[in-house]
Amino acid sequence: MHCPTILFVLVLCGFALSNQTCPFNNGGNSSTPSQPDPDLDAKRTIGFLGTGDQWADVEIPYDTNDKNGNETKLEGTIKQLYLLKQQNRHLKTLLSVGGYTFSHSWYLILHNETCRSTFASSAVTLMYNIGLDGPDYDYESINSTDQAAQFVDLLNKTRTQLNTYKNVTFPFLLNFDAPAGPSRYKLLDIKGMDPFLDFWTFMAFDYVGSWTIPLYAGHAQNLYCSNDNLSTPFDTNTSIEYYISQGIAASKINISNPLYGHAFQNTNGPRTLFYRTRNRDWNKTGSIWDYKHLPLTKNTTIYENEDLVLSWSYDNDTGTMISYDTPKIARRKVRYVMNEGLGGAAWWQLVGIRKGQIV
Ligand SMILES: *[C@@H]1O[C@H](CO)[C@@H](O)[C@H](O)[C@H]1NC(C)=O
Ligand SMILES: *[C@@H]1O[C@H](CO)[C@@H](O)[C@H](O)[C@H]1NC(C)=O
Ligand SMILES: *[C@@H]1O[C@H](CO)[C@@H](O)[C@H](O)[C@H]1NC(C)=O
Ligand SMILES: *[C@@H]1O[C@H](CO)[C@@H](O)[C@H](O)[C@H]1NC(C)=O
Ligand SMILES: *[C@@H]1O[C@H](CO)[C@@H](O)[C@H](O)[C@H]1NC(C)=O
Ligand SMILES: *[C@@H]1O[C@H](CO)[C@@H](O)[C@H](O)[C@H]1NC(C)=O
Ligand SMILES: *[C@@H]1O[C@H](CO)[C@@H](O)[C@H](O)[C@H]1NC(C)=O
Ligand SMILES: *[C@@H]1O[C@H](CO)[C@@H](O)[C@H](O)[C@H]1NC(C)=O
Ligand SMILES: *[C@@H]1O[C@H](CO)[C@@H](O)[C@H](O)[C@H]1NC(C)=O
Ligand SMILES: *[C@@H]1O[C@H](CO)[C@@H](O)[C@H](O)[C@H]1NC(C)=O
Ligand SMILES: CC(=O)N[C@H]1CO[C@H](CO)[C@@H](O)[C@@H]1O
Ligand SMILES: CC(=O)N[C@H]1CO[C@H](CO)[C@@H](O)[C@@H]1O
Repeated sequence: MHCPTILFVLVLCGFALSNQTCPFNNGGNSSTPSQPDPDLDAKRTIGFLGTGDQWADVEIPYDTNDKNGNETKLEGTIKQLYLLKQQNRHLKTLLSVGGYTFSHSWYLILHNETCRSTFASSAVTLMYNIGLDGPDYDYESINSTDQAAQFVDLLNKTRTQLNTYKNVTFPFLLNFDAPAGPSRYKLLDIKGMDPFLDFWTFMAFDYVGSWTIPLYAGHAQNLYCSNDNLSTPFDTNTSIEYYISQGIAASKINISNPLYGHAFQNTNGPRTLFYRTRNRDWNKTGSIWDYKHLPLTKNTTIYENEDLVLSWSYDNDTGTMISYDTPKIARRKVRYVMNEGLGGAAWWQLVGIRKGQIV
């Protein structure tokens, strides 16, 4: 058996810094937001992505093309990141590996010890060779306690590899993208993982979407828990409190937020049935609209619930509900991060906003 090499590479930049923005998105086109809103002066992360089929290959082409269909070389972007880091000495960049689509590759890597070792050393070598600050693992589907133990071992091996770089002045960072579903996070060996991690990035989005069964329109990123489990089956606060209850320092937890909305069509709004549609910005999954396209029509009414900290739009002409964060709701989430003493917040992803638009 060969260790799988299919990997999804996502570089996160801007962690652990204030008032910094990163001029990248996943379309290969730059976009630099203007000065941040002082109310949102929390730590920021802005990401972009590409794919790789050869782990050791630095010249990984992006899987997303620009408007002319041109491919952008990762090398070019990495170079730009490097230049940006020279100007902003606090900027940290991470090499992210994984993602929902690649869950099966994770399974193959994790269940074989040789593969775990190879993986840890190749991830760290690549990260070092392209001048980034550390690896970031995104595996959202740990499905057994055996696999949870294997994951701890992978983090251990990765940290050991990172520690071999004694010549590096600033310590490397190791991040884990933490799942939001209780059925997933309750399987994690959180206490076992924590000593090897610098921070945890909690994915506070996609709670419901076009895949939801039964087909009730609902809220995909509400902060607090409501009694209505038809429209709000999950919430951020309950999950964050769970991670903290396992002994993780609040300051090591970041919250990742969406710059997009989930649409439910042919519905009367939250708690009511909807029918699936194929209209969307993103091709692969669900009915997803970038923030910059919202609200979709002038006749849309926007609702904000400040108790549960959620917002959505509803267009009565087309019967479309979209669950997304308005600026007011995003600010409330930043306040939550500050009040709870969490590490910071991230927004996924920069391509979702217009040039100059404040997140
Ligand atoms: C683990 O992977 C290595 C390298 O591909 C292979 O030689 C070995 O047979 C595998 N072990 C098991 C138990 O599958
Ligand atoms: C990048 O975006 C700017 C502003 O939207 C646009 O003028 C420019 O043509 C784009 N560049 C490419 C290569 O698409
Ligand atoms: C961030 O920017 C705001 C407004 O420009 C400023 O008040 C604040 O001091 C800045 N914070 C840091 C850490 O530079
Ligand atoms: C976990 O997922 C893998 C494939 O991704 C599967 O082979 C395995 O049986 C699953 N284990 C459990 C306990 O569901
Ligand atoms: C990490 O791995 C080393 C070497 O295999 C082992 O001695 C140590 O016990 C591991 N640490 C944890 C916390 O599992
Ligand atoms: C730093 O250490 C690593 C691992 O030991 C080594 O591969 C690399 O060449 C060293 N870099 C420098 C600049 O000495
Ligand atoms: C919603 O809550 C009701 C009452 O507590 C419970 O009976 C039902 O199973 C829950 N439904 C879901 C999908 O969790
Ligand atoms: C946040 O979650 C904790 C733990 O579940 C709970 O005790 C607390 O009441 C929640 N806060 C709100 C405002 O719902
Ligand atoms: C907006 O809604 C009103 C009342 O439902 C309707 O008369 C009007 O045609 C709608 N406008 C558009 C642009 O859809
Ligand atoms: C949508 O429009 C219909 C007819 O005008 C009205 O009865 C209904 O209350 C409206 N629904 C919402 C959610 O505004
Ligand atoms: C910026 C860039 O490389 N643009 C190229 C994109 O592809 C078209 C068609 O192949 C070329 O004409 C452009 O020069
Ligand atoms: C295969 C496919 O559906 N491609 C579509 C992805 O989305 C873009 C932008 O909406 C379309 O132009 C493509 O046709």
